[in-house]
Amino acid sequence: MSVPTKNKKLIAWVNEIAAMTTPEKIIWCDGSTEEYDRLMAEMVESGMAIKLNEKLRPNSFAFNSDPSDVARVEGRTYIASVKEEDAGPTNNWIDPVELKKIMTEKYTGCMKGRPLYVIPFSMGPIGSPIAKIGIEITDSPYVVVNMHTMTRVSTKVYDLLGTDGDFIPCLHSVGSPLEPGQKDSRWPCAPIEEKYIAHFPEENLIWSYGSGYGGNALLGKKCLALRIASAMAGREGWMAEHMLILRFTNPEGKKYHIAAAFPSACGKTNLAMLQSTVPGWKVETIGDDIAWMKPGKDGRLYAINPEAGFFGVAPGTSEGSNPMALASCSRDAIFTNVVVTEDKDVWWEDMGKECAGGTDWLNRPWKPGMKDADGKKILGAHPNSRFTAKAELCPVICPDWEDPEGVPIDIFVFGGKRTSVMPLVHEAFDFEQGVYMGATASSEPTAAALDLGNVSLRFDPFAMTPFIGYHGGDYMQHWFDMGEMLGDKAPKVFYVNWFQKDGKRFVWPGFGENSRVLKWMCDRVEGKVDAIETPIGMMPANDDLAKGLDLAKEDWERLMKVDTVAFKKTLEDAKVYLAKFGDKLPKKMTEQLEKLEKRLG
Ligand code: SAT
Ligand code: MN
Repeated sequence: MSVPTKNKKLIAWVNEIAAMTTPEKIIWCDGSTEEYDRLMAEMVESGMAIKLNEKLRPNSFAFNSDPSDVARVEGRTYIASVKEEDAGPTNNWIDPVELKKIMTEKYTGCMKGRPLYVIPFSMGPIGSPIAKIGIEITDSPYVVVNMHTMTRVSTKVYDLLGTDGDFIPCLHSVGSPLEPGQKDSRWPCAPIEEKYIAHFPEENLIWSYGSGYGGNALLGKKCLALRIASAMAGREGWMAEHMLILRFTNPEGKKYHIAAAFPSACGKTNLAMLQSTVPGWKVETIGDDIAWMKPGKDGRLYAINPEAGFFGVAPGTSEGSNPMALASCSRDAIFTNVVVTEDKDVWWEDMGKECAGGTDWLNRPWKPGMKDADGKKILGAHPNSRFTAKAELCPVICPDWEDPEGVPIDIFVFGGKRTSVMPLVHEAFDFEQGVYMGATASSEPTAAALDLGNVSLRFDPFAMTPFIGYHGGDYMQHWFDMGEMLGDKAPKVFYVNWFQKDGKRFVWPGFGENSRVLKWMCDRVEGKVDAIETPIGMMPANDDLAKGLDLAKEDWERLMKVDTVAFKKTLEDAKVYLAKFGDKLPKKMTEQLEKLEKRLG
């Protein structure tokens, strides 16, 4: 196969890695449909992939992973900065020299019997001033096809690189060499204690070993677009955030752009594809997971979605909760660890339809309602089973989602899951308080904590805890610095909580009705609606945003209540949490804590 690039760094790197990993051959990928079809056919042939019913789910495939390889492995994920203090308290750190030594041993001969694929990809529209180029080397064809959907894989990337262009090298191996004649397993991977998901932020380098799972193996996503990119953004004055991006358009056609960060299980993908219930207002999706944002010439903050697809959690995705996500995987989709039904379609728990049975994620015959020896229900799909879908197939994808300049962000939203205390919505007095809100975003640990006013919270600053590629204190300082740089053009910041409960009942209807809250935010941007000042921020002055809902007066009051005693407890929890950032905790954060304490009285 001829080498499709003249880039010196790339050729040297591929040669170096091939010499270390000793693959059977090198395949330079081009991102074409032919390539996708060929790899899928090979994986169907080998038994790794299942071709789904062409009539029900055209051009779609299902995979089952090894039972041990179903999620990101935070305990095996490292930020190998030169100095330990640059990794900070939210990351595992190892000395980069030592880690490279350990991993080089693992990588030596690790691709024996397998092809080495070189994947040229762009995070963001190819050629966008905000986009970045990566090259992933992998020995997993599953990774290649998923990268096709999740990123822009193209020979244009080789062209753009020319002879001397720079790229982010992303090395991946499943860590399972094949001896001559040895039969491959369906999902090759290494045992957990041999997995390494390593980041070298000073070199913009990623080394991943031993896992085939999305977040560990599709290196454009969390590894590049969040961990490495956040470190680059911190150095260079832009932002790489774990945020959805949506456009909200009012009846007059005025467009607002909202970027929102939530910890997992708070409905981020659902919000990104929300079906508005506010007459005349429409949501369009730009991204569901990651936002890269840079100040534009006009001084506003412009955002792109660096990805090209959705890698969404399947269970719970239904016509009721997110019809747009379902439509996005109606064809050309990849499913991992779901049920393959008897008619060769897919099914998962809470899909909102019946399943007659099929094969579960462990490849066993399965019927709904089956119980194990202890009488526990056997799930058909793994709780972290995933769909990989093309963003362009989302019926509400924004026509400008690939605009290389990005979209100007008007509003930042943070949130978490609290069954009490945290009101439906409040607005920061200013950007600095907004940074405090992001830094103290938190959820209650479990549903079991229901209605206990004094449970300890699980903090997840900016929903970035496992993704900050440097010291979390420096990262918070960067947020303050960005606010200063943007000045009066900085987005307005809001905090939401859709999850207050009265016993078992959710007080706020949620889902599409959340558009009412988004509209209130847009009206605040325009200065169209009044708000009242409370100790925690600005809040709706009346119940207009709930008009027409079947919501009792007490429910509204509960949603709007600012319980200063409970808030003081939250503040104490926040202080304890923030203390772990030590003397890197920004002064401005301490100021915010003091100001809030004073306002709470
Ligand atoms: O598990 S992934 O990192 O691929 C996706 C996620 O965590 O949301
Ligand atoms: Mn995510």
